[in-house]
Amino acid sequence: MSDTLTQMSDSVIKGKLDDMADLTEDALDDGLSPQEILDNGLMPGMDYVGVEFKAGRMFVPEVLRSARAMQNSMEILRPLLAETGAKMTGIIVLGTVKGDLHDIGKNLVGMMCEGAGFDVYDIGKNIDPDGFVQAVKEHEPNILGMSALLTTTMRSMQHTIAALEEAGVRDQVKIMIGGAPVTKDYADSIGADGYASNAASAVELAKQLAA
Ligand code: B12
Repeated sequence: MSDTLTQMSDSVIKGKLDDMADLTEDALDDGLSPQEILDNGLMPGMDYVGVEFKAGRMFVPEVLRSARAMQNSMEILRPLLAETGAKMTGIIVLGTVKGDLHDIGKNLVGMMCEGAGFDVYDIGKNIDPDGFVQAVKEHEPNILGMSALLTTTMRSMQHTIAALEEAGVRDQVKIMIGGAPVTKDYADSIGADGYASNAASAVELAKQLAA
């Protein structure tokens, strides 16, 4: 692997935000394709961060910093990837459900999924069922992700699934849900396709659901 790519992985892991734009330009100047930079520079760094986070050896602020470092590079790569028609892993629409303003965990999930090569449309927080339905129609994602942090707002996930069914688009997407009060049993009970307890597991789940 080129030195620049090794440095990119290392800078993602260490969350060196200011290094990423220069390293990305260096890698492009070296003649590496945007896809090679994503696959062999950014992804190995984020994969490592995912493993460390899951094992409890890295914590939320560090992971957010790594994800931001990755995003700094993605800002340069994204238009180039789109131009070259490079294949993203899949499309994810992500939002926090109606009545719920918690978005730190959702943002983390979004950034980690983006790091894993997904095209992520984050539609924000306090999204009502119709908002999710419209976003599914507009972006035609492989996966819809819903987040809830309150026991009182969790039930909006079920209402959203019902609204997707009513709109005739439920079968077009896999649904993954998460957030502190959410469990696998709850996901099963409302007919979601998957549940993950943290951002690293959410990436693994999204890869499975998109396969
Ligand atoms: C920060 C915070 C806030 C901030 C939110 C800021 C923001 N922009 O998000 C503010 C101050 C606004 C807030 C407000 C309130 N909060 Co609050 N808040 C928290 C707090 C301290 C941290 C949440 C957090 O960000 N955790 C860090 C992230 C990284 O973890 P996470 O969200 O769990 O996300 C991870 C996983 O769950 C998973 N995940 C998350 N989403 C998704 C989605 C998918 C698809 C997947 C696969 C996985 C996944 O991956 C994430 C990353 O690993 C929690 C307590 C706690 N320790 O959890 C209380 C907490 C959630 N809040 C609580 C309450 C009660 C409130 C208020 C009602 C308080 C009030 N009386 O006003 C309001 C409600 C506002 C509203 N309508 O939403 C309660 C909820 C109780 C309950 N079970 O219902 C908690 C548990 C505190 C407590 N112990 O009482 N809160």
